[in-house]
Amino acid sequence: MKDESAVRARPCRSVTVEEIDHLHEFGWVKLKGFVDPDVLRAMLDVAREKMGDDADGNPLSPALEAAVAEGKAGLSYFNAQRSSGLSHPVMRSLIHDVGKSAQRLQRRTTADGADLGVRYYSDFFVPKLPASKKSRHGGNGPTAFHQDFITFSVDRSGGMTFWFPLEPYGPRAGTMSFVNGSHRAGVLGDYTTYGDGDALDAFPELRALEVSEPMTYELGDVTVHTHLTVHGAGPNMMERPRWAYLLVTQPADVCWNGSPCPNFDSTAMKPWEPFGDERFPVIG
Ligand SMILES: O=C(O)CCC(=O)C(=O)O
Repeated sequence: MKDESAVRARPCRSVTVEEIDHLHEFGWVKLKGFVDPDVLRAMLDVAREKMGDDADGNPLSPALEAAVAEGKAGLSYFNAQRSSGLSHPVMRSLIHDVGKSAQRLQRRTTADGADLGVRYYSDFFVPKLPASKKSRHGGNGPTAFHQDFITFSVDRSGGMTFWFPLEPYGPRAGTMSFVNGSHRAGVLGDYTTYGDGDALDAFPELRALEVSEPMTYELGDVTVHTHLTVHGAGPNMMERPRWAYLLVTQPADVCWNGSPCPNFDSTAMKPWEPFGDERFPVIG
């Protein structure tokens, strides 16, 4: 029988040197069997409680409510719901354990040669709703190829997203694909500037790069991509939600670049100010 308190304290395995090298070579890495499946099952229960079994029952955000009132659709990628993982015992423990691996994956050092720390930035449940059904939130289309960096309003690269499917999924669910090596292409703007196209239309030179197959995940597998890596996903062709959770990390020395950002309340912050420990704790 599993020791539940040990699983809670150490829900993840450590990353390997090969996995760290893969992230830096391709801009993404799949970590097979990274998380204890029981932790993911517990997180799926939390997600269903917040969002309903159809993943569309959570309240509309004020921004989405305003958009809907103007006849505009919500983001097609997913129905994003803050998960507030730091205030939940199972997710808090996961976030801190991921921090240890994130510190090694990040591959930044301090002046005295130690690994630079990693800061928590945000975490969300991101179910993709079935393409075959109408939804209140939108979130039932494909994830257009895009880069995350500029959207996060930070002053330096080094951030990463850990993408956790909460059930086993293959391409029919709308799983992640990555443009190999695109993390070396520089900053490619915000996804909202691409009109009806995507990053591959706005930067056609990216088409010379290989695109990974859409991932197949067993329960416990996760992918990690850097915030400079172009990525996307197909629509969810299942008749049920594709449940996923994402955890966003930043290097410990990251500062706000002063640009408005829907991910955090910046009213008490000054441009170029470091992210404070209370809301954005160092986790590794
Ligand atoms: O869940 C998805 O379909 C897309 C996720 C994504 O764009 C991201 O993690 O940056």
